[in-house]
Amino acid sequence: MMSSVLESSVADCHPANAPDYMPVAQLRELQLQRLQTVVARAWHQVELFRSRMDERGLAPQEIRSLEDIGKLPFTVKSDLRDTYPFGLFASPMKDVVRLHVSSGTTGKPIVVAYTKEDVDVWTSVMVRCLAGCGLHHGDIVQIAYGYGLFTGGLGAHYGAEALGATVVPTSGGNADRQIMLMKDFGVTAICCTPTYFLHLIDRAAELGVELKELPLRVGVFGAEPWTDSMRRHIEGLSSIEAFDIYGLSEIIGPGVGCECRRHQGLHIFEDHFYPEIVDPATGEPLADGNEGELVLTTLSKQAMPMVRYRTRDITMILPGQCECGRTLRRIGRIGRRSDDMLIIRGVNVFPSQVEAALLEIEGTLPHYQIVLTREQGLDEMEVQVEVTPRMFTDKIGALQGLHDRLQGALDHVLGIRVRVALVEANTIERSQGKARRVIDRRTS
Ligand code: DLL
Repeated sequence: MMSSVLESSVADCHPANAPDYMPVAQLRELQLQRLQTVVARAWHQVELFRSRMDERGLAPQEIRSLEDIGKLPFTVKSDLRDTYPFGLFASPMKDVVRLHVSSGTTGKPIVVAYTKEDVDVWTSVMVRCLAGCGLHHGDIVQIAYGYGLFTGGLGAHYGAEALGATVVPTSGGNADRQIMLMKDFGVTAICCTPTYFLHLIDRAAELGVELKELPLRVGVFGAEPWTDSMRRHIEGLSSIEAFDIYGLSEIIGPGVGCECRRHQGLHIFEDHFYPEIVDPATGEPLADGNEGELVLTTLSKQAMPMVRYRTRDITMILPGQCECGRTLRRIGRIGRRSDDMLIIRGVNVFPSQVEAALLEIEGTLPHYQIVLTREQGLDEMEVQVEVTPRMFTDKIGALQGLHDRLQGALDHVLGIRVRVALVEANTIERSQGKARRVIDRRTS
């Protein structure tokens, strides 16, 4: 059996990973050249983009350096909705080989398009993600991200196949069958949302399947925020090394960025996606190391180029280079979005603050839900938290003690009084994909 150090260096030497190590000057030159091409393409082919450039009196030839990217107009999610379904396409439909749809919470869904070359780029970045997580030819990879209009399943699928792995395309749902196949096929890696994997951990325990005894050694988790405490929880209950993978439909799907084996931030595949961090309120660029909104520009997308897309995801570009030797810049883990902020009695609350507080307290499980109601005109927030079965069989005093500790921790981080409800294991609905953390029962 290969040692993990050797395994890591073999993965890092995977031919697909070569662009990860490109000298910085060469990478910047490539980025500029691609930026100029993508801006020209969007200007020629996309009405909305051309009119915004024209309003600013800006011509594509005026993008002469990477810093000039700041002159370009932003693109926002409502632009995709307003031009639904095909208004931002830069390729004729005959060249579009794939459409995906992301539904979001309100209004029309957004549609994204790919040419054959776009699918190839997507596959190549996914190969680089998976190879960077230590996967290679011979691995058996279970893809439990949803297949279909969601980009997770097919994105991971193409990447894993191109890497030379054996793919088990289970898609989401049917936990018992997922666990049976994982065990019977000797699956070595799984790609799914972190909350779905938590669900699989619980279900495996109920079925008497000891995950630690299976060959499963890598988990590639993303599509929703998760924390280092959740990583420790997952790694403690299985024998996997858990990696964070990031992406969004508007840019390509999964594969915009991914952790390497150092687990110190997510490398952005900068030869295809150009990252900036801006102040979410003013749109002004922020220097590395400052937290703000991630803005991404696609550098090679044909069917639907995105220029300065406001992701709403809050993170920072981490200063310095990763010890792994990749020259690709890294972003910090995404804990929250600028638009998932709840305002409760005038106080700003992020679900990620609740999660961070809960995970620090022993006796709770990482399953929780925030329920918002309005009572006599006032917003009320209840945090429902599952507790370990042992807590429920223990003396009532223990439960009260846990309740008080949680109440104290939440009061402290949130700065407002919320209700805490301890519930038995398995009472909060399990996610088949992205977890639904907030149930808003307020009527306006
Ligand atoms: O979730 C693509 C994806 C699939 C990424 C599988 C990773 C793995 P959308 O449905 O368009 O696409 O949702 C994109 O999900 O803007 C973030 O807010 C959130 N998100 C994605 N990955 C992460 C992550 C896919 N690793 C939105 N951490 C993004 C935190 C994430 N949030």
